[in-house]
Amino acid sequence: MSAIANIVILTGAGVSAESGLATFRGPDGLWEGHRVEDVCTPEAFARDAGFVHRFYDMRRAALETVAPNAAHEALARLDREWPGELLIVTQNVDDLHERAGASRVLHMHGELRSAWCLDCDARSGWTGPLGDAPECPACGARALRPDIVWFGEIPYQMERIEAALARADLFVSIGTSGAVYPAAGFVRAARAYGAETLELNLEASQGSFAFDETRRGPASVLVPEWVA
Ligand code: BJW
Repeated sequence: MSAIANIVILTGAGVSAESGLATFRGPDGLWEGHRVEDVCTPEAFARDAGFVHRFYDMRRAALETVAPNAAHEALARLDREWPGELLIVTQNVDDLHERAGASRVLHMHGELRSAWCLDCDARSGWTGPLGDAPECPACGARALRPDIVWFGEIPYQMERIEAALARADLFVSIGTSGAVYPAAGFVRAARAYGAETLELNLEASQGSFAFDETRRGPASVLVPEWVA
């Protein structure tokens, strides 16, 4: 990677799969028979906030039981040692990149451990269950929602991501199906800006054809090999 100074890494659920967190579109990518597209929307929350809170309470509880895997650890090592610009743009709402020690991480779809008050707009760190009608620690209103970007909402920090893609010499996509936009479009943007593009994924994804190079296998093997 001698000619490469600036790297953007996009991660998806596949990077956390070997830690024990279910992916969205795999065989166990369902929750009590509901598709993610039916739970992760503002409409679903407006219809039945308790139902959506229970889904995220379960996800938050699962987070307590898992640990970063070799893929998170290799990326954290790269983050610590890479002298150029590097940004890990994760679609994941878990905190496994951070727990592995990475600091240049951007959560474009929000974070499980954060709650957002629709009344006072405050964000609060959240570890336990939110319950059916949680109270905002800042203002007391029962108006908290998970701090998660749902379908139809604009992902966080898009301008910063665009700027990083424009400067990238290398764009690497790891463990994501390429089914959800705008993240699925980053590979084309990076190529248009002149970056080399590499996909590391268990199997062919919807977006594989758009990459210069693709490697197939588990992230816990491919990522340490790539970083080495
Ligand atoms: C392994 C592995 C191992 C397994 N090792 N690999 C029609 C066309 C185009 C777009 C749209 C459309 N209709 C609607 C839209 C827009 C919509 C969209 O894309 N919908 C699609 C379903 C078509 N997008 C949105 O609404 C987004 N907002 C938006 O577009 O706003 C407009 C706008 C944008 C920008 C600027 C201005 C305006 C918001 C999307 C929000 C997504 N939210 C979710 C849920 C919340 C998070 C949560 O609860 O956790 O985010 S959906 C869900 O999918 C989650 C994920 O982050 C996201 C991506 O999933 P991911 O990570 O790719 O997981 P999987 O399961 O799909 O794939 C796992 C992959 O890993 C697989 O490939 C496996 O092979 C692999 N794998 N084990 C390596 N060990």
